[in-house]
Amino acid sequence: MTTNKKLLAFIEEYKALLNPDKIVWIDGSEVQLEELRKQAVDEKIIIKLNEDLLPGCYLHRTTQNDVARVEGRTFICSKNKEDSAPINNWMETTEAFTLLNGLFKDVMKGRTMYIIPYSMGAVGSKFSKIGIEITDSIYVVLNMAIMTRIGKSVLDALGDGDFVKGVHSYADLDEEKRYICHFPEENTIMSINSNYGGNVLLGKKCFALRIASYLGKNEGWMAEHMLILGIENPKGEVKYIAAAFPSACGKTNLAMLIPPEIYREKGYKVWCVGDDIAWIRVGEDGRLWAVNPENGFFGVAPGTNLKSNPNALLSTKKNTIFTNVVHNLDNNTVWWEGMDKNPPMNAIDWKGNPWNGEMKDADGRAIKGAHPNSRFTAPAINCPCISSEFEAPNGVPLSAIVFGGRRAKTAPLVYQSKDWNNGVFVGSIMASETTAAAVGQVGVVRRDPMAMRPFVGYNMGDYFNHWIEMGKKVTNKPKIFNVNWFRTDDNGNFIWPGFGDNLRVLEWILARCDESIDAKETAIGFVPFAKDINVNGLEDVTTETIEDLLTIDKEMWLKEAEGIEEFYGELTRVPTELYNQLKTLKDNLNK
Ligand code: GTP
Ligand code: SPV
Ligand code: MN
Repeated sequence: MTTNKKLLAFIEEYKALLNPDKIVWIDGSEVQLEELRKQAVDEKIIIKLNEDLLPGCYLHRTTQNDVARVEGRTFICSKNKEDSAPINNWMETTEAFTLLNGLFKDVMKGRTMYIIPYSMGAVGSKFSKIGIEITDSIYVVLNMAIMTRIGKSVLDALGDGDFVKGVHSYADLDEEKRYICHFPEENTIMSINSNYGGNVLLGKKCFALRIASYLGKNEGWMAEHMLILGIENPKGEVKYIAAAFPSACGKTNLAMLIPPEIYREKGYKVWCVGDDIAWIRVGEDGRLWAVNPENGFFGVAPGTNLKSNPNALLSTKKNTIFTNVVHNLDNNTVWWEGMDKNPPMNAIDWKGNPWNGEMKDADGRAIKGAHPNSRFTAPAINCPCISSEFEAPNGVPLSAIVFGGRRAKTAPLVYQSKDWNNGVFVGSIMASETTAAAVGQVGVVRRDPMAMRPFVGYNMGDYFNHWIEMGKKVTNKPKIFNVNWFRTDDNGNFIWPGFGDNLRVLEWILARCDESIDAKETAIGFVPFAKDINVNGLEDVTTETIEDLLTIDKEMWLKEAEGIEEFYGELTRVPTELYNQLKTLKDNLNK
């Protein structure tokens, strides 16, 4: 398959360590993939779903201890501690290799070692990067085949070039021995004892964010946890926005939104370029250009329905792998909470137990059939609103960068930063309630700068500094905003309708980018005049509601400023520019 000496040496090295019975190179052909699907069905790794209703679709259930990313067991390894720590878990490079080589020894005995050549970005594009993932998991192979471009064409594009080394084994799925280790200085990822999503599809968070953010810092570009969408106005002009929200905070939903009826009637359209990751470079025109390096969506299933996100739902109607959702035995399809109001009555839950939609716990609450972090892996080309620029080698030019978190109070519906450095500050102070996308307590507010807390492959202060440095190179800067779709009323209900109606806020954002609309200056930045958020066609939202969503509570923000200072204090190498921004914020609040 290849004559790349470094690649052959890498394979030999790990063949000796892992000791597999058999080696299979993934060539990317449909014939080979179909054989692997059949084998996986025979081995009960996946279940073939109803071919008429869900052609080419499969269901997979993970073990119960392996349902999300494990941040506590995810490490950035480097020679010097401070180059990775303090936000990341750190391990010294040699120590980590010793530990992992011990765990990986002979781990593939009796198993097949699959070698997946994959490209992040269109094959052969000068901005794309290539990885090789060694794995013993067919589930990983089949998911990587959807999420990335794989196979022989990737090896051809690689030639004698360099690649990111990835080694994965599900081993015994022992959570005590689960490690997701990154070696940015060695271009290497090692993952063991998991078989779930972000822990094992090494092209995604491990490479496209953690390793790539490190490469980007050294090479002068950025790898960000951002969706990319295009908004086409009635004149047919398309403007692009990239938005960073933490895991399970609405990227997939925003990336594919369906405009509200009053916008559709006028001719507005939304095009999805990416739903999770953006690689961003400075173009020759001095603007920022963004590429989605992925080839599919690994989306949150619960809550996805024909009303909230029809484009996502339609993306899952063929050639999709579902993980940890409900198996409807009546018609051999899938279901999850929030899909519709007709849960199946004869089904198997994500744990593999008999389940029906009427089951209640001791407190009378419905027992969930799908795991809250259950997911679909769907090809991007399935998406009805996939952008014509999805494969564009240079990506799309950004008019705006949007940050956002899940905050019940404090953060207003939207505000605009004053300039680039202030925008970097706004990103750096992001906070959000934790979700089921990572193992741990859900609903706790934590700082999640740029939605990258779990994904920066080096020191967080250095990462902030990289943002500031990038600003100096971008002569034609996108404007930077912050949004919050998740403010709640006193009963805990979301005030803002969200989903498709978020376009109403994006419209204001684009108007600000054009400088075609005024805004109100506040201590934290520019907020809209309530009348400038279009509420036509909304039932329960009036201009007063918007007024309420835009309030900036001084006391809360003074507390927030304290929280920010505390957070900065936990970091090292925070640029002075950001401390200056914090001082300005406090001064503004105390005015
Ligand atoms: P990752 O794939 O983990 O990175 O998540 P994501 O950021 O793509 O989040 P996703 O779009 O899958 O949404 C996660 C959850 O947030 C789902 O349960 C959605 O229903 C919910 N959600 C998304 N957008 C909105 C919104 O505008 N308002 C409200 N209230 N909920 C939303
Ligand atoms: C996230 O958690 O941000 C995801 C899912 O997109 S995972 O691939 O598991 O990281
Ligand atoms: Mn994500």
